[in-house]
Amino acid sequence: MKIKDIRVIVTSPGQNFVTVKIITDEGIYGVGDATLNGRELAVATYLEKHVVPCLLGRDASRIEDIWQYLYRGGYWRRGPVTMAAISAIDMALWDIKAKACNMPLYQLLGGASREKIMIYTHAHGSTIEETVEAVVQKKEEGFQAIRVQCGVPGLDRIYGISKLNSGPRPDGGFLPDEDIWSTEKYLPFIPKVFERLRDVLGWDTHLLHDAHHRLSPIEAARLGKDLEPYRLFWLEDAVAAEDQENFRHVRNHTTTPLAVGEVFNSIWDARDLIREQLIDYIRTTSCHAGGVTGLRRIFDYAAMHNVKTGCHGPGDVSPITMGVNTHLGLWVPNYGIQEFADYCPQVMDVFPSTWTHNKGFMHPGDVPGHGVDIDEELAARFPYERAYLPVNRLEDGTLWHW
Ligand code: GCO
Ligand code: MG
Repeated sequence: MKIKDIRVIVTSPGQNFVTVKIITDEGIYGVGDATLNGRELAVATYLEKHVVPCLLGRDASRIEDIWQYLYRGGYWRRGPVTMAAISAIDMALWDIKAKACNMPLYQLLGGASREKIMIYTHAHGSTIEETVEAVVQKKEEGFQAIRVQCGVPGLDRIYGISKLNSGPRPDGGFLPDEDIWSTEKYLPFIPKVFERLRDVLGWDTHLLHDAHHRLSPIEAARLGKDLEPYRLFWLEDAVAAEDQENFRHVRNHTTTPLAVGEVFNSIWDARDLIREQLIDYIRTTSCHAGGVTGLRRIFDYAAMHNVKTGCHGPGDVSPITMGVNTHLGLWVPNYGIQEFADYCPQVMDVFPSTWTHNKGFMHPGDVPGHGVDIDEELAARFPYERAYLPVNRLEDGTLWHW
């Protein structure tokens, strides 16, 4: 089965998505997600100019060889742009292989290890009471795990929440928004949010929190300690993780479980964290960390070291990634949890999907392949809109981690 054509499709049904569609000479096709929020066209160009011409005519069944060809063969290894491109090609090739075998992807991986996968959703508010209300509502909808973010008194915006599916911005969307941040205001406040939440909810709901890389190791250690009484499921991105050593400081001081990995794109970003058990959950996701092939490698390594999975799944990765992650989650022995931010109906119309969610759990469906497609005609009606993630500054103007 030879690769006959590869299309790179950029569409913006409320959010920019980059999709790869690989078509074979036998008529079977597969799709993959190459979305890199705020840098979409870099990946699309990398694919179109450098990757697609090298793959036409190749045997579509040789997934591992193609992965190595693009990774090792490119000489310049890793990096978010390259790895998003490789991820999409890999996802599309696994889709093709599973369709050719007439199996849902999770069967090819080794079959289901569970009946369904637990997901976590988001809840936030600008005050503690608004946040409590939002969390209670998600609990009533049936979610057992909820990521909670709360506005910090003295800071304008609820941090770490990107404006998903909000369409073009009034300013034309050409420049990133600028947020203001103060760790001094955040650190003493956030434990109060969880204290109140435990009062209201009791102990049978999993609560998660995302510090979005903003703390220094010693600040993160303090936060982890202060949150211990409220038994979080995890504290996410407590520190920036370019330096994996940062996590050792945090780990040494707190029993709050730690999660990281949404910005990682290969096993090398997480090697020390996993090998030395400095984290509890690895959050790499299929469209950024090498597709099925890349994630499977990371997950197996994590399983050897008591680290569970917790894939990134915000609204700014496409439903294809959610589908692939759900297959991986149904199979992987060391499953932890999957993030689920849901999509507006327009996005789901462009990406018809067989995955379903119900009362806090997902299932990928049982059709051959990964179960997500793209409606190309509809996609063409939503052209790319330039958009960025916000940037972040301290109150004195210093550029900070967003
Ligand atoms: C999360 C994330 C997102 C990211 C976004 C960047 O945990 O879901 O932190 O909200 O900020 O995906 O594109
Ligand atoms: Mg996050």
